[in-house]
Amino acid sequence: MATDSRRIYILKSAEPQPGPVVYWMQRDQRTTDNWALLYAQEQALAMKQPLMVVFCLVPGFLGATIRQYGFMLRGLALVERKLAKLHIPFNLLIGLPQDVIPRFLVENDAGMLVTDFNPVKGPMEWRRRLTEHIVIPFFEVDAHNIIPCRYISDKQEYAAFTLRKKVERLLPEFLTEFPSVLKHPDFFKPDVVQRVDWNELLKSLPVKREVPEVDWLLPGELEACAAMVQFLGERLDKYDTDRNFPDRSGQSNLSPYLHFGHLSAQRLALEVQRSSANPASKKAFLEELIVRRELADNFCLYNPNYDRLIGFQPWAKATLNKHRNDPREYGYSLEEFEEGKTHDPLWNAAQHEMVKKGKMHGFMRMYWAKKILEWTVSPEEALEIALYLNDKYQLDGRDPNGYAGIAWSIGGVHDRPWGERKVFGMIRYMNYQGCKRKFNIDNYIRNVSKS
Ligand code: FAD
Ligand code: FO1
Repeated sequence: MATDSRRIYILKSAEPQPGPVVYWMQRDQRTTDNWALLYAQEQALAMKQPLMVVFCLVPGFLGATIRQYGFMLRGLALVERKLAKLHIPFNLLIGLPQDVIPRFLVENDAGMLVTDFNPVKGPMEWRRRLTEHIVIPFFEVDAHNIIPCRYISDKQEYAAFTLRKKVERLLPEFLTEFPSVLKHPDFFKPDVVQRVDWNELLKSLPVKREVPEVDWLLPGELEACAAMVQFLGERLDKYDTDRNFPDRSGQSNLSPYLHFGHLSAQRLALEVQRSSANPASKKAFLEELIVRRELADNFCLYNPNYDRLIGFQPWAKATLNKHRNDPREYGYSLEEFEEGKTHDPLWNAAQHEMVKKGKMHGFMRMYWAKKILEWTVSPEEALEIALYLNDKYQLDGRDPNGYAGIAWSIGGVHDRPWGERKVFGMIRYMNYQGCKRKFNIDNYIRNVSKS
């Protein structure tokens, strides 16, 4: 089964040349259920060439700390081992892709370059700069979205309901099973079969180390699969009733695996569809996993200002500007937010959950971001603080879901205008009383302090 051509986007057209096919693994860091790896192998087999995988380690990527790099590198160590068994060498390069990949391609006489899809600004820039330094064909394969992001829509979608119609129409064509990666024939043994010294790398990597690694979630595609099976067996059934209650463990906890690509969303959706769990929960989960998540990629792909006020809808910019000088009842600095030292014990608990666990409950993320808008002097400062803290502490940070989630909370992206009020204008409002009516706040605060 060949990879659906609608997943493939030509980054650089050129005549294929003899030589190995190189898959630059970037966002989808797994060997199974990975359309970019499968396409690269199809091409290599068709041209009777070896297949090589390369990963570019970029220290200091968007302020990431040892918490995220540790999770990622431990996952890549497993990728290296699994690829070796498939006779597909894995190479780790350190530096910016546009600086280190061209040399790697020349050293290995590569004939074609394949990478996966990533709408985040930095990685998009890496791809663009790389096309200026290579002369071989360069393809991008969307291995992250079930329905390829560039195919499902050619513009920024206004809200979930506009994208949902397209998802419902196209899902049957794209939510299909995967072929397996084959053991690659030894057309010739590439002499570069580097063994990465992962422990040395983890020790010496020049990244910030004040945010410790987490221990409640183990990295890598095998652990991701085990976590998926555990969620399907134990928690999917009550997802529609429990997912929005921070004092219950109703979420899947799979976002770190989806963010680093250890788990394919398409695999997860297939297994949810096959599950015998309560249909309302399956529907609710697939809505989040497919419509909400793929809407976030659409937002980042078509809106380069996804993390700035100018990227929001005109009604939202107008209403936030109109209320820019409203008096703020409370005001906190980045340090006070970061240390969870506001007057609100619920907000502080959400902050502590994120700092300690590396994953804040989904419902609390909305409340958390909206209160930052309420307690800062401007929407610009609110955005800056929310993005900084989210990307520094969340294991699943630096992700389109985060940029879309923060833009929704502070800038009404993918939302509609609500009743006008101080500071928020017509941006949807949330408050402590609303949370109190919805769930047991004391239980949530107690659970966080115990974790
Ligand atoms: P589950 O409820 O089990 O959902 C399963 C999957 O569906 C998630 O992993 C995710 O891929 C997708 N999903 C669920 N809710 C959303 C949503 N609202 N938007 C997009 N996709 C969704 N998600 C991140 O991955 N990284 C972030 O940095 C991030 N920051 C956020 C910041 C704010 C202010 C808000 C409001 C939301 C943010 N989200 C982020 C989206 C959502 O909160 C998380 O994806 C979810 O809580 C992850 O936990 P889970 O996998 O256990 O979720
Ligand atoms: N992608 C890379 O290709 N190289 C990196 O060194 C790298 C570091 C990194 C650190 C934290 C993090 O959350 C993501 C990181 N990514 C890296 C990108 C990641 O794989 C995703 O592509 C993006 O965050 C978009 O979701």
